[in-house]
Amino acid sequence: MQVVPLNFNLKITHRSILLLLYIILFHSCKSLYNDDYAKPNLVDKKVSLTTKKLHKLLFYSSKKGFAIGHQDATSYGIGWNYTDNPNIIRSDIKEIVGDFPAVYGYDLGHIELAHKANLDSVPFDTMRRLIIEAYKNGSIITLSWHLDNPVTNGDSWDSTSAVSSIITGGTEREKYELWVSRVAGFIKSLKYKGKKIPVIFRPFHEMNGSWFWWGESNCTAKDYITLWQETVHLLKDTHKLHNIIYAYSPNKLNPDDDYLKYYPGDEYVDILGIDIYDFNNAEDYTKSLIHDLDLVKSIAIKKNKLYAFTETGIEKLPTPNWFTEVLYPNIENSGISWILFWRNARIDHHYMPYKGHQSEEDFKKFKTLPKTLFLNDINNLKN
Ligand code: BMA
Repeated sequence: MQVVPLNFNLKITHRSILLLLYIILFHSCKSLYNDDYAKPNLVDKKVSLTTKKLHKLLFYSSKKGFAIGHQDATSYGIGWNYTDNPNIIRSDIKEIVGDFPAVYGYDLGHIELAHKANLDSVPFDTMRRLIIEAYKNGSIITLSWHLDNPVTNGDSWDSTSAVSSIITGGTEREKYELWVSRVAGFIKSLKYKGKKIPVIFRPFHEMNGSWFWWGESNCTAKDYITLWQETVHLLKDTHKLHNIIYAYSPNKLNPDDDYLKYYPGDEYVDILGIDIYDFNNAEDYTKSLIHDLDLVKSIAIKKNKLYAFTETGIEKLPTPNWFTEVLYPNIENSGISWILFWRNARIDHHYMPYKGHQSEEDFKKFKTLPKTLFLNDINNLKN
């Protein structure tokens, strides 16, 4: 019998473990990509595996249809608020069609001030709990940020010029870095089974409109781009967050608008988006849907990026059959990964039907159409 020295044995075991680990790692990396889904060039080169999987899911949702999203889906609805009964997860969508949305939008406005609740009174502790629950069930999370004006301490709609004051060298730079660190702290705290939850971050949206302080005529495109790029660097490099996919979302394009005027560059954007609302003018809305979504699609295809309908809706849903007759035919073949309907805040400010609403039946019909993907549908895509 050959006597093998103990440390030789140990070496073998060590090597075999390493080999095994390598094989596992190699296989798990390899299996993420295939002939349809090539490795994307994401903003964050150190992006986590769960975030890569989120991107892949968004790719497949765009092939199959589009994921249905709702802002503050589980935070509140018409006649209820999660905080009144935290044992039940409700959603106006679920109560109508029997399934949850596939995408949940949440807004971080006022996290920068270290407030306990966001600008729409959703406590951040509640938001965290709801995000974790949504992710656990398979949903996709997208975060917007209606942050206050750092110069005046007014709100997002205080259009006093501020962008040049918060980029490097600006008088409020230190304050802005503190604000971003609070955003980072919240995103860092979103964990499930010990891993950070992947999120789509969509800051400084609708910049081609002039209603926000980061919008058209309140800052130059050059400063906007610097702000975006520096914000990405702060989150990714300073705060070492690797669970973020970045989405750029101008508002509906006016005839002279250039979609790429504020575009921070391919190395700073993962998803191209657009926000278009129907202000009780189906003809105008339809025109924008056709033109803008088509334009975003062609730019995204050239850039090899995914694209999405990042905000939409018609307040109070006064138009009969809006979902099936105005919206669906115009987005059916658009190739968007998801569509996000705005929040159900009040009877006079809501974008989704609720039990007893006149659009309930129309929304049920919308759910049965081939391209609409709710939570169960996107969970099936993962198999
Ligand atoms: C707007 C409105 C506001 C809200 C803001 C941020 O469109 O819904 O009431 O505060 O979004 O969610």
